[in-house]
Amino acid sequence: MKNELSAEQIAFYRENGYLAIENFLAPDELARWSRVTDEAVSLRLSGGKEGSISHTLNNQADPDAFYANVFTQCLKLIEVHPEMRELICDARLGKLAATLAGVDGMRIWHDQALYKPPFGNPTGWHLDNPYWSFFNRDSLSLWVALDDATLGNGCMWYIPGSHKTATFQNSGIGQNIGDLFKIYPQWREIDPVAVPVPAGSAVFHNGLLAHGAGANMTNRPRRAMTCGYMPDGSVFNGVNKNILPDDVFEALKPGDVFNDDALTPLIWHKSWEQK
Ligand SMILES: O=C(O)CCC(=O)C(=O)O
Ligand SMILES: [Fe+2]
Repeated sequence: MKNELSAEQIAFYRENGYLAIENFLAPDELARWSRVTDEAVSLRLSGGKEGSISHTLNNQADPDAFYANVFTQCLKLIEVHPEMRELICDARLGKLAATLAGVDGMRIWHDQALYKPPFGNPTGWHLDNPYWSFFNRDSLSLWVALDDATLGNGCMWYIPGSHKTATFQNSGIGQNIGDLFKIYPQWREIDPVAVPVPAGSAVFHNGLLAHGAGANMTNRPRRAMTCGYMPDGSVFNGVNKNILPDDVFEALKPGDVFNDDALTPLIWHKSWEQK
């Protein structure tokens, strides 16, 4: 894993709101991420004890729905596969995310596999952080390509710099991929950037950066494993349930700090390096 960041990479991330790291994983690491993600997705979709199927943790309840064909979305795979927990809770990933964001510690909000199927629908333009149960301008996502991500199969696209002017208003990932630009018409003037990357590459993006992905015009899946990160110290926004269990959501009050390591694992903190 390429876990060193140059000053130029950090500056690029802060200015543009994203950073691609090509060939982030070594070939043997990519093979493991790919195998473990396939296994965990199968468990999540199959339900039963290990899969603990729930409509909030995968989006395949109605396989003919538009959204089900944007991608097969399987959340919280660290709960169904011990090896996935090892991969996602890697302190090196937490340090990378914290360093890009410029914060002291990083927690997992949720991981998710996003497999765009053959001939899959495009991923409409959206922001990530407004979906989550905390609002934080330093939140971010990691997107790891398990297959080559190309212009033809739905690589990521970004509106560079949009994280600077985003509020927490969002549009859903719906059939009209440009709905977000009704909320932020000023972003229509910024040229979108496509980020095709070979399998094993990683892209980080700010939780308020406008992003989307094209349709998959090919007959093979475009698989990605991703993770949303929450800066340590973030608080409940009182707005979104998102992945919170019912009892947790009902007990929380706006302003409560998310500091439960079982729900939101702390995977890196600056203080750990000074021990
Ligand atoms: O994989 C995709 O098509 C979209 C990914 C995305 O929106 C994300 O990782 O936040
Ligand atoms: Fe997203």
